Amino acid sequence: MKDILTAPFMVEMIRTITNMYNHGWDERNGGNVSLMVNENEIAEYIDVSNTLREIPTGFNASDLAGKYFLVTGTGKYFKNVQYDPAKNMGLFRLNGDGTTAELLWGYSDGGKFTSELPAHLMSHTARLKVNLNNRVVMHCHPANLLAMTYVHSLEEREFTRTLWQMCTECIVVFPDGVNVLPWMLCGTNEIGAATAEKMKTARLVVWAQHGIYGAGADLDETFGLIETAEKASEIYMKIAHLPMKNTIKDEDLKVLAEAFKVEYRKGYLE
Ligand code: 2HA
Ligand code: ZN
Repeated sequence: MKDILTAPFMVEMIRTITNMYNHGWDERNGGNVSLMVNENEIAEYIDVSNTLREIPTGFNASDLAGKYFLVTGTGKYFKNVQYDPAKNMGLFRLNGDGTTAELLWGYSDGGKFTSELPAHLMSHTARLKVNLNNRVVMHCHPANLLAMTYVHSLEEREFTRTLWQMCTECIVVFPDGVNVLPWMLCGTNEIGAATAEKMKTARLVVWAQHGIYGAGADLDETFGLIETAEKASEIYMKIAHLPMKNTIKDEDLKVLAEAFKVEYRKGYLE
């Protein structure tokens, strides 16, 4: 067997998580990432018939039965992932009814997956119904997005429109907009179900006064989504208290959408 730390998906996961930490999005044990991997991506690196431990998921994820996921560990710091990947992440397969994670690698100190597993797996299910190629769900705490949820309306159309107006690239990068959940208790099946419901119509879901969820086909796309939304929020937080002299008008946003051939969220422009 080859060394799993040399597997391309593992290298990319470690680089991405390190980059998230370096962006200041993941203080302490903040944030979590799940990456769906195909059996053929891991076959050279681990014996998939050798289950190390069985860990109950606490809910029914039967839509994802038999699928493999690389997921950050509960209580673990993104800061440390690069130095000890096997302690801070785990790779498991979901059993037949999705109620058990069959651990194949990682969580080496006896740990387990993130407390936000419900939000991750339920979001994977929701996004796979929209895009068969979805592989990633990512959660973190970017400061400007968080700050914006204290001072801006949480109404989704208004929140999305403000972000679109802050940088020219926004409507091109997330034409589906940003959905928003009010403050809720995290780590529960309830916030998981609510997040997944919001994921049906957008790849970005803000958790007010907490952080953001992103979903995408790969780690780069998902990181880029959050990076772009966070940049837009940063511009907003720099200018919100100043007299506004100019903006990107709806007619400009329409020209952009047409030029880049993206279908923006219906009804979000005048
Ligand atoms: O586990 O970010 O939402 C750390 C978190 C919880
Ligand atoms: Zn969080």
